[in-house]
Amino acid sequence: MTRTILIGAPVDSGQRQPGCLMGPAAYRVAGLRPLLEGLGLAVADRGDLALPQVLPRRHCANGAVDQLPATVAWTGLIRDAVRDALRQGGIPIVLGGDHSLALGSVAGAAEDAAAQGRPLFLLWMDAHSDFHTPLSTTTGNLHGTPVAYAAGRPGFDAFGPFPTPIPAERICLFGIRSVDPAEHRALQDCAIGVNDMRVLDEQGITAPLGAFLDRVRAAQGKLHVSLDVDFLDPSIAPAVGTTVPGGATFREAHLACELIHETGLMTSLDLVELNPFLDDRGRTAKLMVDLVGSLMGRKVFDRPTRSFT
Ligand code: 4U7
Ligand code: MN
Ligand code: MN
Ligand code: MN
Repeated sequence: MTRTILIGAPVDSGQRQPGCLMGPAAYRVAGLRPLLEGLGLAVADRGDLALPQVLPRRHCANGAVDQLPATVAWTGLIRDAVRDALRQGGIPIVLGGDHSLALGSVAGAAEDAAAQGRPLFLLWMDAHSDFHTPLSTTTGNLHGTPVAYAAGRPGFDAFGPFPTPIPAERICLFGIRSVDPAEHRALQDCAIGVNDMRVLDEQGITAPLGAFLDRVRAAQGKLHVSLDVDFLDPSIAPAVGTTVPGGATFREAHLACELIHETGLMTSLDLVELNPFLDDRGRTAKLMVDLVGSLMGRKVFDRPTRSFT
């Protein structure tokens, strides 16, 4: 029986708009647990992680960087919680919290994959590329940095080295439409797959996503999926601090989640950037829970597991 392990991560230190710390509660209120149980999955809810009262001092050469000590502390807590959940044979679902939590969750998935001798792949569903380093960020908001950390870019000294950096060819950005100049230059110099909205407009969801998932399967890889609320169009998902127009529609998002489920490849998941304070009668929280339903196997009509090639 597939076991999901819910890890509440009320992280609010990666950006400056308060509210993401209410995310884990909103997912629970929106019915995440009964949804998963209704799909026949076992669910263990580990409750919410919490920061210690006293945080170690941390320094960064870029004075713009905001709340570094808190984000470093969260990173360690979340890394260990995700690694332990995977070690126990569950699928961790990290309930965010802003996207800086992925500094920890992807590190935990990487530690587990290395221990099992399997390659880790990263699917980043987001409006943004989150490829800044603490040295290149101009806003100082560390939620814009986790892909760079996972890829092993320099500048993350305060966090300690990323366990086993993920080779660029195993990282897929999906749905992006906001890339800062420094991120753009760095992405052009590496082999990270950039499926921006232009690609999805022209090719749809199935071909580009399927090509990536086929590579995960061929390598017998593990797959971490990081789902940022702003992947979705703000007209259907208003509860996020960094809205960008032109995002995925309701059906595009569900189709992506259904395809991921049908491959059976996803081994860990983040739900990030939900800010319930900005929501409209819980609709964004409910939509995110609904998408988890598609990721975990809810479907209108049963089809066999598929391959894209
Ligand atoms: B999110 C931004 F400048 N690039 O660095 C930055 F546009 O986790 C946004 O994807 C980062 O929501 C967004 O602050 C981070 C900005
Ligand atoms: Mn993000
Ligand atoms: Mn984003
Ligand atoms: Mn954001």
